[in-house]
Formats: sequence, structure tokens, C-alpha cells
Amino acid sequence: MEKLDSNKLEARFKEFCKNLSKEDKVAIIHHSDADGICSAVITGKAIEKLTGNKPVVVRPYEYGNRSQVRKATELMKKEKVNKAIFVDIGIDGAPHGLEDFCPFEKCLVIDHHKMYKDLNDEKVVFLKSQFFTDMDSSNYVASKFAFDLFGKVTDMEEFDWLACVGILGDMSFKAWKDFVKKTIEKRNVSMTWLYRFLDLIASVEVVAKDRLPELYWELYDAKNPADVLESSFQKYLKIFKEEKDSLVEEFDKKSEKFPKIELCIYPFRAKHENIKSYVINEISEMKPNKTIILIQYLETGIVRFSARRQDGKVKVNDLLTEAVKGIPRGSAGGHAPAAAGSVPRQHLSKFKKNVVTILEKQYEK
Ligand SMILES: [Mn+2]
Repeated sequence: MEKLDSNKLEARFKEFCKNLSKEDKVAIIHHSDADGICSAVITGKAIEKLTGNKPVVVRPYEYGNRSQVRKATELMKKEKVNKAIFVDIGIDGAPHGLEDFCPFEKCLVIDHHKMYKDLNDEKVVFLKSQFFTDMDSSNYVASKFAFDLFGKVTDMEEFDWLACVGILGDMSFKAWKDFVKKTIEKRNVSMTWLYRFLDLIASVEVVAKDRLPELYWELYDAKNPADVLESSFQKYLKIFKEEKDSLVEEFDKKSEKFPKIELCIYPFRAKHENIKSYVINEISEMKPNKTIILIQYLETGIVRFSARRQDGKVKVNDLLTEAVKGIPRGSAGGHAPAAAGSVPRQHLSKFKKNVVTILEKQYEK
């Protein structure tokens, strides 16, 4: 296919929307974090406006999670889905490809992760936010990107708050200050109000991830956004916050520090596996000028790690990808300010050594 610019991609997007009809059975597959869920609600609402019907399948997907693929595919077949939409998933760089999900007629991808491969073809409309913005694409989060895209074909204004929650979830407030401020003024709410949604989504993702699909429909069907805050999901908040706070608190005591290369490595065990990214987000907000790496030991003999760097001095996606090179079954990926990956336990020390060596070289310059 010819090389596509934002005008041609926008035209392809509009054509995808124009061809939507009430006969279509639409599935939405989304990343399981706040930006993923919010972009999926925005997308579902747009689909309902355009076709008169809600999406028939909405499922979360995390990189490499085969059972989620199986579950999604099973439901998509059962519901006879013919159009699939992937939001906030770097499917071009993921261990599973589009073809692993379902035989669909048409597919739309709305994403802002680093691009590994242009998947545009006859069947696939593949939209990366980097085609549409000059800002760092990690900041043009999927929720805001979907909000803007569907805003070109239908009225999306009432979902501005969901775009804001996605923005906060992916830590991109600085890039969208004006939009977020305008939204809270218009709605006569506060930043705290927005953060309450973020905490609620995070606590379900961490403490009760099997209930994410239910939370999706709670957000989708809410007459009033505030109703969601009073829902039964709020019981997970306390559990989530207690565990997160205690892990954040132990950071200083338990982390290994490398002052010359502005690096801190924090190994930990947690009751809830998915808490890792919330712990590291909080730590890196406090220490924007440090490269923070969290190492999480899992029962399976695998260690997962996350890295953050807020001031842009180190690109942690490149750092991690470089550091897992040559390590059997090592993998890593993500954004410049936020990335993650895993290695088998027996290779952890090699991985750490690689990180230190790479940074030392970089700091010498
Ligand atoms: Mn995202």
C-alpha cells in the first residue's frame, strides 16, 4: 500500500465510519488500564451513535495474555462479529496479531504506542496517533485520540470527562492541561473528581480484574458519571490503596541506588500482580529526574519489570529493549517515559548488569 499521511488516514477512518450500519456486529478489544477502558467506552458510544447498536463484545487484552485472546475470540465467533476495533493496544508489536483474534471483515486500530509495523491494508484501518500529532505520541493517549477522531464524524462532547480520565491514567496531564481544565470548569468538577474515576478503574484492574468487563458496562450505561463512583466497585478502593501506599512507602528503604547514573532499582513482591504500574507511577511522579525500575518477582519463576523516566533524559523503552537483548525469553517494550518487560528469574542479574552498563555509557557522553 502507498505511504499514508494523516489526511489519507482520516479519509480511511471516515469511510470506515460511513460504512458502519445497524447490521454490523462490532467487537472492541482494549488494553486493560484506564486509558484502554476509557478509549473503549468512547469508541463504544461512538459506535452506538453511528449504528444504533451497542458493541456486542468488549474484552480486555494485555500483551501476551493468551487466555484473554481465547476468551475474546470465542465470544466474537459466538456473536458473529464482523468488525473489530482495537484501542490502546500496540498490536503491531504484540506477541498476538490481529489475525489471532477472529476472522473479521473489517478492522480499525486506534493506538498511540510506538509503531513497529504499518498494518494498513484493504481490511485494516490502522491509526497511530503519531500520524496526527507533533507531540510525543505517548502523550496523545488513546482516549483523547479516539475522542478527537470520532468527534470528526459525530458529537462526542459529552464524553470529554472519559478522555480526561484516560489522559490522567497515562500520565499525560501536562500535555493536555488546557483541555482538562476546560472540561472540569465546564462540568463544575475538580481534578480530585477525575482522579476518583482513575483510582476506581485502577483498583478493579488490580484487585478484581475479572470484573473489568462489568466495570466497562457500568461506565457505559451510567446516566451520570458520578453514579459509577457510588457503585459496588468502590469496595476495591481500600484494598488497592493500602497495598499501593505501603509499597510506595518502602521504596526508599528497599531500593538499590546508583546516584551517578540517576538510577533506582526497587525489587518487591505484591499480593496483586497488576499493582506494579500504579506503584511506579507514584514513585516516578515524586522523582521525575531519576530512572526508576521496579522488579516484581512472580511465583512462575518470571520477573516482570517496569521503568519510568519523566524528564526525558533516558528513553526507558530503548533502555529495556537493549537490556534484554541476548537474554533467552526476555521481552520489553513501551513508551519513552514508561516501559515494561520480563525475564526468567535466573537472568535477572544479567539484566540488571546490562541496564547499568547501558546507562553508564550514556552518562559518559
Ligand atoms: Mn494508553
